[in-house]
Parts: sequence; C-alpha cells; structure tokens
Amino acid sequence: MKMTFRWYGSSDPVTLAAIRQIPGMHGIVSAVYDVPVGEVWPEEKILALKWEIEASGLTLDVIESVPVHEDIKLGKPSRDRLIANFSRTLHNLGRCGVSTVCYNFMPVFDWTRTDLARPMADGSNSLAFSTKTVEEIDVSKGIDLPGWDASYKPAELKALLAEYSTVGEAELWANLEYFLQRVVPAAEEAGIKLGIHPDDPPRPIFGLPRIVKNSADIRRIFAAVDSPANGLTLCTGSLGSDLKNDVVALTREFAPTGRVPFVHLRNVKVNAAGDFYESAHLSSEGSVDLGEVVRALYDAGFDGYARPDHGRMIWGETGKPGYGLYDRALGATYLNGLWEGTAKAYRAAGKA
Ligand SMILES: [Mn+2]
Repeated sequence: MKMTFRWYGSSDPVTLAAIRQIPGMHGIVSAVYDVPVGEVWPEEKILALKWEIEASGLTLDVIESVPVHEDIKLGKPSRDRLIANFSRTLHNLGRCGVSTVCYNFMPVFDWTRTDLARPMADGSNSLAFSTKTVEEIDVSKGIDLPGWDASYKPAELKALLAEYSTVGEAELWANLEYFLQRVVPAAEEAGIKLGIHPDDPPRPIFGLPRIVKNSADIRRIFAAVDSPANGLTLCTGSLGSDLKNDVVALTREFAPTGRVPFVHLRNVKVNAAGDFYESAHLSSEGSVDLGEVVRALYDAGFDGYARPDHGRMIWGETGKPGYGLYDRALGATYLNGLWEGTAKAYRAAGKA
C-alpha cells in the first residue's frame, strides 16, 4: 500500500513541503486544473505538474480526476470526439509516467453535502449530509448547497437537467458501457489503470440516476469490459454512507481481483435515515471498520495507492472543506499504523 495525499496545485493552502513531512508519504494525487472539461491535457502541462511535485521528493503516479464531459454521460453525438480526447489525455498521462487515473460517472452533481462545516462535540467541524434537506430542494428553482459548483447559471442548470429527463438508469448504463468499450483499450495501450469512483452519496439525488452504488454495480462495470485496466477506486466513505454496503465484504470481494488500483480510506458516521457526517478515521469514531478494511487489503496483497481521502477541520485550521492538512495527516498515519500492525501480527503468528 503506497500512501498518497491529494493536492490541488500551487493555489492549495496545504504545501508540498508540509505533505512531504507526513511519515510514510509516497506521492501526490492531483490533476491539471486549467484545461476545460473535454479538452486534451497537453503533455507539457502534465510534465510541469510532475516536476513541481518531484522537486519536493514526492511522486505523481495517480491522477484524480480526469473529468468526464456531461455529453458522454448523456450519450450525445459529440461524445465520440470527447471520448477520443479523453483517450488522448490517457495517452499523454501514460507518457509522463502516470499509472492510475480516477474518474467518476455522476450526472451533473459530483459529491454532494448539505453542510461543509458541521460543528462536532470535540470542537472540530466536518462535512455532513442530510437526506431531508436534499429532498426538500426544488431543483427547478436552482440549487443552493454549500460547495455546489456555482459556475452553472440557473438557466444552464435547468437546460442540463432537462437533457437528463430522457436519461434514466438504463440509458446511463448504456452510456457508461459505450465509454468503457472505447477508453479501456486506450488505457491499456497507455499503461494506465482506470478506477471509477463510487457515487457520493451512493443513491439517486435530485431525480438523477446513479449507477456506481454497490457491489452489484461494481460487478456489472467489471464485466462490461473484462480488463485489468477497467478498475475501481474503492472509496470506503462513499460506499460506506449507505449502511446496506458492507465495506469490509466489498474490499474482500474486489481487492483480490487486482482491479482496485486505488483506495480512498476514510470514515463516515451514518444513521438509519441515511444522514451522515465525515468522522475521524479511527474505526470507533465512524460506521466503517477501517482496521478490517486494511486487513482485507493486506490479505489481498494490495500494492496500489491509498489516500486518507478527506479529514475534519481540527486545531483551528481553515481551508478547503475536507482537505485540510492536520486531520488527513492523522488519517494517513493511522492507516500506515494499521498496515504495520497487521503485518507484524501476522508475522508473530507465523502467517504470511
Ligand atoms: Mn473518495
């Protein structure tokens, strides 16, 4: 398991120098942020990012994310050009030494939360999701959620949602399969493993379909194109925010297939109504047993990339919600400790 940390580029208040000081830190997960969605990432921009990261003693093996244009998810005629561009971006990333690319296939809304700074009893704050709040939003009047991409003007959002009125689950599946049939061969050629990120939260929202929610969906995606390049970013927080998902069982099923190149390891505290907040990583703080998840990864001989994903805001830190330095650093250290503890317990017991 190679530990990584997401970094948003030069404008990120968390510096590469600070990340470098987290014990056991291997690499950075980042992206080229200044190319419009759907256009090809030029090699020189990828190399500039790589060199900046390598100068700090870290690696750039993992990209998160290469965004998938809405026209691809909608299955519009323009998708062929956009899929060709996505494939050319994979080609360029492979030439720059990138081995793993995370992406998602969520219509319109990426991750969704109703609160970006919910106060916790210990004085920290964290991201949270209330089912009732989301259900009460009238999308036709515009979305006013924290973290929601305000670059969509209300009229644009309305038009986009109208386009999705003919795209249900079956159509979205067909559009994902069409995409995979074309980009997976390109990824193979580029020496890249793709890892689709689960929907967050893993349920339909605002009447839009979602198709990366549980083990049945993941099996179907793997079967759509049977290649090691067609993989999963196993996000314990996203999958774990549906209590029906047994995240340990999911890890035990999918990690041994060799099709999980990348894992997001974080915890969520979920209630029966599906409300949740992002808790500290420690298993006893949330609904996911991260100790058992790490053991399942160890048992599978996992040698891919992990990141602590999100963290709370602690010790008075401010910045990008979920992406502060301190709690993610604690998470990385805890996860590396779980790994070391598992390895040593096995060795002491004469196992592996
Ligand atoms: Mn994640």
